[in-house]
Amino acid sequence: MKKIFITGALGQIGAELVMKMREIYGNSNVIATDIKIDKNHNVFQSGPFEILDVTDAKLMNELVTKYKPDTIIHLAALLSATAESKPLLAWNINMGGLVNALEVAKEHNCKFFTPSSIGAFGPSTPKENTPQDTLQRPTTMYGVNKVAGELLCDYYYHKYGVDTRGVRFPGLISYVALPGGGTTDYAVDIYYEALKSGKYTSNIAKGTYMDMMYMPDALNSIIDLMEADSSKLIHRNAFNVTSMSFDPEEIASEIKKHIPTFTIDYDVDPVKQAIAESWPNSIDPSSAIEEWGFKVKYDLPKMTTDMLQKLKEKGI
Ligand code: AKB
Repeated sequence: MKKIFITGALGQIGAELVMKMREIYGNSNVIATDIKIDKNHNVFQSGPFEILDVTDAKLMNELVTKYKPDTIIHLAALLSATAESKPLLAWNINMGGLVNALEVAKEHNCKFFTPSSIGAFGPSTPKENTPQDTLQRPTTMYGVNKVAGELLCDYYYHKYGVDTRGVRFPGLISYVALPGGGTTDYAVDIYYEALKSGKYTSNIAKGTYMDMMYMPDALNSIIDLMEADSSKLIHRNAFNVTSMSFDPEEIASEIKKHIPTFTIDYDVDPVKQAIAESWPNSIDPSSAIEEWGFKVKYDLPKMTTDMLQKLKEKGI
């Protein structure tokens, strides 16, 4: 990768991926785009930034013609809980944006990455150690978008030779940018509340296990997959990746090791809970390990130590 065009650059993944890629590939070689502008944001200040609504195919094509990237990282999307409350909007943004980005990648001969999710699985998927290749019959609009997106990326690879790659991300935890509208968001909010008020009310019930990953590992996984030798990839869209699986009680007891007075209680959100219950408890990343050397540095204890320290440094 030498010149990279990123959509959704001010989102949870984008805000950190842009900065990391600018460090590696050079500030002017990473073009950040988002539907909104934030002139105080380091993503805006450190390199090229353009406003782009990903449903605007014409503008996307004009910007890619202008900057001539060799890689497109398409991140702009609505997350699971928002998608469930606005399913038609989610279809239009998640699928409309993706097909526009794939068309531009095809026309301009770009490598392509877009994230899938554990949301691409459903209640009939094996729940424990979910295999790479398995039943995918999700019951959420987000899941429908993710499965259709995986298939669409494979289609562009087989039909047009576009070098499409992707991972099925679990819940991503970061101290930099907040997620918004996801089912796994509680696992980020809990750290902020632990420091602010010493207690947390979880909208996900105890005993509900979901896969999670710390953002530094997620960013490395995108870069490693995109740098991987194409001939080694048997799968493409998309690889299971994960670092840990926990329920609200387990993350709370890890936080208690640092803040002994911390307490958790529950006020379960029925929509988020139903989504969480339809997803796997833990997924098997062995294809990613075998085909491109996927690895992680952070487990729950290491992530918790780092999150609490970094949030304190931010003044939370
Ligand atoms: C969400 O909760 O919607 C996302 C995801 C797991 O894809 N974090």
